[in-house]
Amino acid sequence: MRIDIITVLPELLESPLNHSIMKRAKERGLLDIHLHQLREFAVNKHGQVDDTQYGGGAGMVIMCEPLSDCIEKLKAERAYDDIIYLTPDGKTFHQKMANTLSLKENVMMICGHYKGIDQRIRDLYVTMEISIGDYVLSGGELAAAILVDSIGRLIPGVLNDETSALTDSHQDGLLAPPVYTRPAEFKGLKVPEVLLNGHFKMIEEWRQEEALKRTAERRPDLME
Ligand code: 6GU
Repeated sequence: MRIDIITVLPELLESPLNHSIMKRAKERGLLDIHLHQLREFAVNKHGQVDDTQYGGGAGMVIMCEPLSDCIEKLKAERAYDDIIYLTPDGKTFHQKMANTLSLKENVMMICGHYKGIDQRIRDLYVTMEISIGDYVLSGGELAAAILVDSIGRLIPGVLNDETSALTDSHQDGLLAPPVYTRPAEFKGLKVPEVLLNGHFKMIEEWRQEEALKRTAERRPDLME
């Protein structure tokens, strides 16, 4: 899968996408991420990509021409399955969207800043608008990093058996059950007996019950 990200702050994305599982995905050739500095498409030699908004009001708006030039250049090189704009007024991201996106070949992401991007870019090019939750970030970069991480780890071959995505919280609509490792007793707290007896079926049943219990307590909205 190839992901192209348009941003004025590529530095913000470099570190999160070059460690741990994302690093491995790249090394295995399963995830190909390209960062594009929007200022390379600036309207003047000062690197300007934004301007005040029509109608007045505080805050700058990212202009049409730099974004359009960058998007058109990328579109001329390959076909995109989706062009995603990261914005707090988008659809709230969830695991099902990550699953769907992980099956795509080419995805473009546009990170907004300030008051956002000119509406005409959204009308002309954007196929999907995504928010990562009901709070405001200074820009779309951290949201893009979250999307790439959650999508990337679902690509077949990225995770090993021990990190399998199938048993994650949310993957089956439930929160994950508690997990334990050595020692069997710590500060007077014991690992549940059922996990020590090696009885696979009983362990699976216990995990399912605990997942249900945890979901009902913490996220009754997921219980339907
Ligand atoms: Cl995608 N962008 C910004 N700037 N703020 C957000 C967001 C995105 N999702 C939640 N808050």
